[in-house]
Amino acid sequence: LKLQTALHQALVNEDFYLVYQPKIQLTDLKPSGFEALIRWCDPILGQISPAEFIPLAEKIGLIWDIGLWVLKTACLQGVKWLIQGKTFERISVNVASLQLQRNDFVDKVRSILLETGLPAKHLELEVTESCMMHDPDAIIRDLKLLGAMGIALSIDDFGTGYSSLNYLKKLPIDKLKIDQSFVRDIPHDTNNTAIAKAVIALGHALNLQIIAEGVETEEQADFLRLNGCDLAQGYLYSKPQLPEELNLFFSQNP
Ligand code: G
Ligand code: G
Ligand code: MN
Ligand code: NA
Repeated sequence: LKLQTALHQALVNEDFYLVYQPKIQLTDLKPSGFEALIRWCDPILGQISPAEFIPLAEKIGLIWDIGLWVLKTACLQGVKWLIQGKTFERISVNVASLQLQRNDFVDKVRSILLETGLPAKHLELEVTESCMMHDPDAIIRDLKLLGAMGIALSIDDFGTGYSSLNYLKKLPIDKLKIDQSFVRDIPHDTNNTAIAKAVIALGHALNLQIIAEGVETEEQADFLRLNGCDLAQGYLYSKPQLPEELNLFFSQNP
């Protein structure tokens, strides 16, 4: 209950901030974009992990407002970078399934793009497979609308949730993110190695780009590159960092 009260306060007091983790093209090691990740530093409780407070926010209905704050803040950061001459392909923002279930989500995204001035071609949304658990037809319709605006869509944590290959075929998405649980210990863990290869093959057969997350070693990166994985994200390249710490990771630095 204490955490719940603090979470409400955090939104009012703006105790949230975003960190950004670079995504790297495996073929040439050029930077591609950033994933925005929320952080919360409570004045009394200290740093609290999103793994803890995002599920709570979903439970108590705060995820909608927090999600809009994240989207708006990431878009404003993107515009700031562009104005500074720091170019990047896209900023990706995580979207909780509960956000997508609201029928005003697409309108909200559109108005945040307008309000902040970020061109849609610089935005990507990361959704999870679980978004398909309620009213998949409505979700597919909304994802198509977002895609038509020029926003890229990726499936986050691919393979850990409610996957149905039937939905994968229908979803208007651009990328699959191989969950970090499958990247761990490749190429030594034979099961994960097989899964990673299979996801890359499946994704490419469906014309999707593949990004691996949680890449921590050169060995993992080499394996992924050799097997055709397009992009990688992980501590090998960079931790999620504050905007001003990311100068190495723009396609073009001023
Ligand atoms: O950044 P970190 O590894 O601590 O994130 C832990 C979890 O919180 C991950 O599952 C991540 O997807 C989730 N998360 C981080 N930022 C956001 C956000 O802005 N929105 C949502 N919905 N989830 C987030
Ligand atoms: O669920 P999602 O994929 O959005 O969450 C990404 C989470 O993974 C973030 O909390 C981020 O801090 C964390 N992360 C990013 N890179 C690495 C990595 O190389 N190793 C580990 N263990 N975690 C990572
Ligand atoms: Mn993500
Ligand atoms: Na993940």
